[in-house]
Amino acid sequence: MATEPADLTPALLGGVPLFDRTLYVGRPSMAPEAEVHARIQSALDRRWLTNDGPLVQELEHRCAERLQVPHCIAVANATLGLEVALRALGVQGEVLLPAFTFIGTAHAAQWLGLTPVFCDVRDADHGLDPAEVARRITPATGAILGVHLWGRACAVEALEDIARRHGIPLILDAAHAMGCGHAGRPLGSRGTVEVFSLHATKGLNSLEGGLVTTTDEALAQRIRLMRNFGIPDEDQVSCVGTNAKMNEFSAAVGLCNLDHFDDLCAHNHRLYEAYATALAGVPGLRLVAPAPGEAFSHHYIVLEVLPGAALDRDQLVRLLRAENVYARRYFRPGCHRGEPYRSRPGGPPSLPVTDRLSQTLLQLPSGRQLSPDEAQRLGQRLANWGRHGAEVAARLREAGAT
Ligand code: T4K
Repeated sequence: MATEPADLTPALLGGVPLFDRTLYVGRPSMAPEAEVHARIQSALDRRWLTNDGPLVQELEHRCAERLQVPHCIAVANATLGLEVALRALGVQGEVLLPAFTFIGTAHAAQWLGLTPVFCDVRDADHGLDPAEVARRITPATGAILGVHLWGRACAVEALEDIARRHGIPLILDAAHAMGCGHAGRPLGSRGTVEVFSLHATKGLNSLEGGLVTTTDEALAQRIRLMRNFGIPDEDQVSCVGTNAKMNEFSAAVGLCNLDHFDDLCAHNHRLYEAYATALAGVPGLRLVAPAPGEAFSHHYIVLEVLPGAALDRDQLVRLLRAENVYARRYFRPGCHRGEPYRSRPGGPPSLPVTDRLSQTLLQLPSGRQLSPDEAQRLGQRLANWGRHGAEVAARLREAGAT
């Protein structure tokens, strides 16, 4: 493959931007509008807009089938899904979870009055390190909360084993994991309960939304009840609950996008291959690969800027933004460095892998907004900066643009 010449002037230094429109990480990929309109119209025609409507039920059935799990409960978003799951399990005290995740994971526990205890993650999968969990577990630990970051399975077997030995639940934040698998099965039936996000920025989106999945029937019933104020029927209230219901418009969008989801994953796979080809062997840059043999959606395309690279992660993000590529720096800072956690007595714990990853990872655009050819051009531009990093860094310094 031809590489770009070294003297291509970055848009940050006055060159022509690589794209004439902005590419975003998190740009929703949508089913054809006519399909979305038709399903939304069907809900309008029925005048059944929320409260366990037929589209929500259809979404639950289809996702349960897809995820090969007996119970799938649609919720308004994954944050509420995590909160309802923690509450339905009666979790109290401390929750062990990774610091390298979206802040919503930690806030779900904190919001319930639980105490998030941050652990470091593993280099191998960016997921909760079981050795850290074993070190930090105490009689005050009420639950373990793992995260399948980027959709790569965290160390589920080891975490399930620790949870079982201590008699506590394992909740798995599967917000990124639709379309991803582990050990020959889709994620969704591991641990005590798993929680997916269907937010607009996710691979499968229902505008806002989430799915709680479990093999435990009694737990599924409690979650359904708590999703609807603890009301089983019009004559009773059985327990405290909240409003975590998904509405019919969200379910309509989710169902339409589900019809096209496998095609979207295939498209994202082609984007990943195009980026990977362009970036192969480039010094200082490494595309994060899926675990060999595991199903993967490639919704998150993650680039690691290795120590010693001439251009650091933040410089690359600035260069990319001038090219109209709105790369993101998920997850920066680590949760332990966000409020209210960093102001806790003793300050943030030392979590070296989390701190390094939060300073060295960036995410590249995926989804229908760009073609594999465009991903290849973007990969080549990054490769050019990787190969000629020292020159570009010197030019940025001269221009006062560091
Ligand atoms: N656990 C994990 C591991 C998570 O990553 C998340 C959510 C959760 C739990 C909680 O799930 P939910 O309760 O949300 O279901 C975004 C999302 O809001 C959040 O859902 C997601 N993770 C997180 C990774 O990304 P921000 O603060 O980055 O959002 P924002 O507004 O900056 O949007 C991101 C990018 O997406 C923008 O650059 C533009 C683009 N975008 C966004 C929206 C909403 C669009 O192009 N169109 C849109 O409609 O959090």
